[in-house]
Amino acid sequence: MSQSEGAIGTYEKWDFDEGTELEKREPRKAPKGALSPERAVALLYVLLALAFVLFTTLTIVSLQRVSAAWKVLEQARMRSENSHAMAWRNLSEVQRALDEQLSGKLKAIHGQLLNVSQEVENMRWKMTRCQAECGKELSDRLRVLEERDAPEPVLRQLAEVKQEQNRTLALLDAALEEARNLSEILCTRCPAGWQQFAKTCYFFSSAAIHWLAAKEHCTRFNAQLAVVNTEQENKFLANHIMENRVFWLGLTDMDKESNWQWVDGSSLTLTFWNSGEPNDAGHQGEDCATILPNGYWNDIPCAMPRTWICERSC
Ligand code: FUC
Ligand code: CA
Ligand code: CA
Repeated sequence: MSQSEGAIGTYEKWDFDEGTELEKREPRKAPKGALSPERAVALLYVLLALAFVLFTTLTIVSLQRVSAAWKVLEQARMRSENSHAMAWRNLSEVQRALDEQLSGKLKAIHGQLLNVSQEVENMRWKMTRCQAECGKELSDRLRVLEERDAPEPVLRQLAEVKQEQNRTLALLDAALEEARNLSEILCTRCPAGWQQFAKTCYFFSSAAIHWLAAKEHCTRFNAQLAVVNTEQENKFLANHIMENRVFWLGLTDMDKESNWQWVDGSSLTLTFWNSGEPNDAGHQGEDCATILPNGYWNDIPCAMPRTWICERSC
C-alpha cells in the first residue's frame, strides 16, 4: 500500500468513520459573516419578543385611544341627553303656559259665545212671535180698511202697503233662517243638567208625571218630548236610562188608534218596538210610547206617571 493510498485510505476512514463524531465535537465552521443556528434562533427569539412587545404596546395604545374616544362619545351622549331633557322641560313649560293662556282665553270666548247664543235665542223668539203677531195685526187693519168703501187712491195705497208687508214678511223669514243657522253654529254646550248628542240637548227627568204633563213641561223649556230619528239617537237615549226606569217619548196614537205620530209632526218611519208592541193592552188601551232601558219601545196608558225625556237643539 502506497503512502498516498494509505493517506487516502486513512483520510477516507477518517472521513467516513469518524466524520460525524468529529462534527459533533467540533461543528463545521460556518462561512464568515453567516449566523450560527444558535444565534439565529436567539435572534428569532429576540425578534419575536420585540414583535410581541410592539404588538402589546400597539394594542395598549389602541385600547387607550378607543377608550378615550369612547369616553368622548359617552360625554357627548350625556351632553346631548341633558340638552334633550332640558329642551323637553322647556317645551313642556312653554306648552303648559300656552295651555293655561289658551284655556283662559277659551273660557272667555265660551262665556261670550254663551251670551251671544242667548241673545240670538231671544232674537229668534221675538222674531217668531212677530212673524205670527205683527203681520196679523197689520193684515187685520188692512182688511178693515179694504172692507170700507174706500176711494180709489186709498185702495191703491192699501195695495202698496200690503206688498210692502209681504216683502217685510219675506225678509223676516230669511232673517229667522239666518238666526237658526247662527244658533246651530253657536251650539257648543248644553245647559246644566242636559246631555248633548250631536247638535241636540236632552233632559232626562227624575220625577214621574203623565204624558200630557211631560209634553207641557218640555214646551216650557223651549223643547219637546224626545223624537227618535236615528238608531244612534235611540242608542244614546237607552244608554242614559238608569235604574230600570221607563221614559216617555214624544210618540202617541191618542188622536187615532194605531196611527202613531211624533209630537213634531214628523212621520214614524224608523221604529224600535219591543216584540209584540204596540199592543194597546188593557180595557183603557195604551196610547203613549215609552222607551225601556234596553232601548225598545212599549205603549202604555198615557195617564200613568213616568219619567220623561225632553230634547231641544242647542
Ligand atoms: C205588556 C205591555 C203592556 C204592559 C204590560 C205589563 O202587556 O204591552 O204595555 O206594560 O205588559
Ligand atoms: Ca194605542
Ligand atoms: Ca204595550
